[in-house]
Amino acid sequence: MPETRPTTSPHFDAIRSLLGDTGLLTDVSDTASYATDWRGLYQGRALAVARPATTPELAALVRYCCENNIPVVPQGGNTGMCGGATPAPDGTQLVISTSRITKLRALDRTDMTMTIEAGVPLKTAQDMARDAGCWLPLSISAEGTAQIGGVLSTNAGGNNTVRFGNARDMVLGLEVVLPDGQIWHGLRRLRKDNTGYCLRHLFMGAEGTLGIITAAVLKLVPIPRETEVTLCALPSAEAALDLFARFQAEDPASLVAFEYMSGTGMDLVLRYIPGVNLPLADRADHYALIELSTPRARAGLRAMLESVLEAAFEDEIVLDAVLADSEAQRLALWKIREEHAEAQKRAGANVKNDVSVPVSASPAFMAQAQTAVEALIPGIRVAPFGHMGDGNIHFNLIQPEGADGPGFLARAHDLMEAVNAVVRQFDGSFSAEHGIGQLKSDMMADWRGGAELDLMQKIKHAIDPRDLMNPGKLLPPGDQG
Ligand code: FAD
Ligand code: 2HG
Ligand code: ZN
Repeated sequence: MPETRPTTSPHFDAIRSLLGDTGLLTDVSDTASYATDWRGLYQGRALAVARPATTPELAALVRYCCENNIPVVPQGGNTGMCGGATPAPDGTQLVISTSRITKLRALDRTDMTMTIEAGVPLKTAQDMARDAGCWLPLSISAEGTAQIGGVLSTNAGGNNTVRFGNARDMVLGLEVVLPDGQIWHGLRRLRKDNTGYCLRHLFMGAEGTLGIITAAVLKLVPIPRETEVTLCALPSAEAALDLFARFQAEDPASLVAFEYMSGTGMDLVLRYIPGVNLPLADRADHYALIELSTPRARAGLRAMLESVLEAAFEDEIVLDAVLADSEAQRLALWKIREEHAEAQKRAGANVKNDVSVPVSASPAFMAQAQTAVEALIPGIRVAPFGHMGDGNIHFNLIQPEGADGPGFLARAHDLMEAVNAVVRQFDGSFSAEHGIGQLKSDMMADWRGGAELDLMQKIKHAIDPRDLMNPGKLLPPGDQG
């Protein structure tokens, strides 16, 4: 149950004098949504929620917090999957929301960059780029809500990684408020800049433990002139990998997204998301959603797509396929994929495994992991899906139909261990794109121990010696700062 007692603190007047009355939320009815996560896994309690409107305001606030020993939790759209933006339950941590820091500071079509503030939702940033005749190709299903600062702090991946890389690959410069309130003015829009340690990359993937990103320079690319999307029904996960390799061999520059969906995952979308229908004749056990695009005019993408699919039909690696003939159809096909997270949430208690393996190992990984979890819980619903083109599978597990949800979640640790044991066999990672947060911090010592964790702890201590910046996240418990 969320705590309903109003919070009081001698610091509130001082914070209001820095941010104005609208810059601070103290009533629990106003702060409650900032104190829990999208998955409903964590219930915290915020001291209050501060909402600065500019970088100088945010810097003054962080300086005040540092001087007064107030731990802070940066928060963007609060769509994170690992509890990284949720404050601790003890009511001592101040949530700092970036949602009022929302300016587009510059967009340059020759440099192909946009300089944008942290609180802009990713979808809004994409629209701003498009309005200027450019494309920001970073895309995740939560893009309507997730904000630039959160997306960069988690180094989000998403649907277009296979072509454009992860969030960090699209960043040329950053502006960051450091734990003592200093501002690092690193908003350079240079394509070459070899001047020592590459500081911006420290803050991406740091999940708010080293500072608060307030603005970024993002790389843009030309708007595609041709786009093709197809949804294919497949006989096996191996067939999906084969199909991926065929598109890569044909024209890697045009392969923008290659997403895998299991039959079980698809069934849940069709069952729980109103208005979604399967646009293929028959149900299958495996599907792929593929997007091709190119900035070249008259590139003949449709002909290429049809010829790859035709050969794949003949070789029996594709059972059926539908091609989008309009933007509306393209969006409808993507909706099927993007609603997977929501459908699985509605299906009952679920355990997520956001893992990666080498692309070539993804079918074998899925088969072995399925055997491992079914041995633990007969009847468990195994619904893997995700970014197969970059080896990131969301190996998600849903409680058996009609089973007891809390009882299923009590086995979460065992299930994650079983999946991770298989991930390890393939030299994979226990966190591909969602990060660590508080969900996986206790796994860090095991997976990133020795020199790697030692370096991370030294970096944390050097930048945030008093452990005031998102304490309790990312690093193993007891090892902060
Ligand atoms: P929040 O949840 O607010 O915060 C996430 C972390 O970043 C926290 O540790 C927080 O403290 C820190 N943080 C936030 N803002 C800042 C800042 N300005 N400076 C420093 N630290 C900050 N993720 C993917 O990678 N790929 C996907 O395809 C994807 N799809 C999703 C689909 C759905 C339906 C949902 C709910 C989530 C999905 N996610 C995905 C996870 C999530 O959207 C991403 O992690 C996203 O990057 C988080 O952005 P946010 O603004 O919501 O951050
Ligand atoms: C996606 O790819 C997100 O849709 C969410 O990363 C994954 O729900 C999940 O586990
Ligand atoms: Zn994903």
